[in-house]
Amino acid sequence: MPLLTDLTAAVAAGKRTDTVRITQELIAAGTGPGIIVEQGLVPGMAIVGEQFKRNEIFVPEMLVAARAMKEALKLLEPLLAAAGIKPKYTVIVGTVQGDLHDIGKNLISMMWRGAGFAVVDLGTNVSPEKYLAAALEHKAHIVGLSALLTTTMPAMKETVRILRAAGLTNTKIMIGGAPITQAFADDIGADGYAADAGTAVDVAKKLVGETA
Ligand code: B1M
Repeated sequence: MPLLTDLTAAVAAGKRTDTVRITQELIAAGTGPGIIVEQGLVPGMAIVGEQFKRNEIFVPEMLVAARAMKEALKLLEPLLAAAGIKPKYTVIVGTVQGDLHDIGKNLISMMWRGAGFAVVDLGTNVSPEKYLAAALEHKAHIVGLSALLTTTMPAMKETVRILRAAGLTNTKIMIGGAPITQAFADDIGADGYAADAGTAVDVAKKLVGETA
């Protein structure tokens, strides 16, 4: 029987066929789906996130690893649902109004899923009202805003204003994207900022109180 560490290594290396095969073998051997996710897949994506932060790998490698994880999750999701295992935290994510760039936002979403968050992806060109409606509907722990254009940074500011005005006390707001900085995040009153997908996982965990 393969080990959970074999699964971790397969995900980290982006080996989709091996990831799926090892997941199937672990399921057949009676390993719980929650254990497979928590102790096999998630550590693999954590390795990838760290390598990305250190510039040891780049976006394509990260996407390949995330896709391998996604394939394994397809096998595990029905088992997780049957076992009543639900992710603890929900994140709403989208690219702000006027902005159609979604590669970074998709990457962040995959990394968050890889870290065990439930992710509701609103897509691109998302209005402040749509973020707010989704945050209320899903009782979001985090609303994540992505922007790639300097011209859509005001839409980010407006979205934060509308979310704040709605008084969402248990929802943190996190922002990112190529033109975004910590100074801008502070200026518009966001709770968190991340420069890349690896850091986005650390920041999200911190915002929900999972890490110090
Ligand atoms: Co656009 N584009 N684009 N583009 N495009 C840029 C952003 C640009 C810098 C290119 C340039 O001129 N050098 C420039 C913006 C200039 C500026 O605002 N200062 C630009 C422009 C001008 C435009 C158009 C206006 C061009 C035109 O039509 N005249 C137009 C705008 C359309 C619109 O949005 N309304 C446009 C269109 C497009 C395409 C459709 C062709 C395509 C997008 C395809 C798609 O996304 N599906 C495109 C692309 C691909 C780019 C570049 C080349 C690459 C962006 C990308 O995907 N990077 C980009 C130039 C560049 O960045 N080199 C450019 C890879 C991605 C993984 O990185 O998104 O930064 P990124 O995400 C990172 C971090 O930023 C962070 O983590 C990610 C992973 O590390 N991050 C977060 C992102 N979101 C986060 C959220 C978080 C936390 C971290 O928390 C919630």
